[in-house]
Amino acid sequence: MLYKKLAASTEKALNEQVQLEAESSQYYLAMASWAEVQGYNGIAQFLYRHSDEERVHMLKLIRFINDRGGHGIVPTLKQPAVTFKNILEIFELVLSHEILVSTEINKLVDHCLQEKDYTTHTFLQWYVAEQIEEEKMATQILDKLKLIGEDKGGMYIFDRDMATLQTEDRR
Ligand code: OFO
Repeated sequence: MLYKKLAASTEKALNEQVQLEAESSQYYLAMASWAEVQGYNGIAQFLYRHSDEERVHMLKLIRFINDRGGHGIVPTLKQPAVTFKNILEIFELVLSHEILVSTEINKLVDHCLQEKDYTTHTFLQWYVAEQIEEEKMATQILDKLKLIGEDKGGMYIFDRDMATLQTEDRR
C-alpha cells in the first residue's frame, strides 16, 4: 500500500460524503429534467452539467478512499423531488443544498485535523475551494433572477445565457 491506511472513522466519514455528492447529482438531475420539460432548455443544460460535476466529485472521493486502503461504497439513493414551483425556487434549493454540503465538508476537514490525517486534509482542500465557488455561483444566479422578477423577456434571455454558463470547476 502506497499510503498510510485511512482510519475507520475517516473512511466512514468520507463514504458519507460520497453519499451526499451522489445525492447532489441526483437532485440536480431531477431539477434539470423538470426544467427541460417546462421548456427552459438553457437552464436544463446548466443543471445537467452541474449534475455531472457532482458525480465526478463522488468519483474523486471513491478513488481516494480506495487509494488509501479503504473501500469507497456506492450508495443507495432516495428519490429526489420530481416537480418544482418555479426557476427561482430551484436556485434557492441549489444554494441551500450547497451550503449544507459546505457544512459537511468543513466537518470532514475538522475530523481530519483531530485525527492528524494531513493527507486527507490536503485532499479535501479541493472541495473547500469548490464549495466557495458553488455558493458564489448560486448566489449570483439568484441575484439575477431577483432582478428579472416577472419579466418574461428577461427570463428568455436568462435561459439562453444559462446554456453556456460554465459551472465552476478546478479539475
Ligand atoms: Fe460537490 O460540489 Fe456542490 O455540492
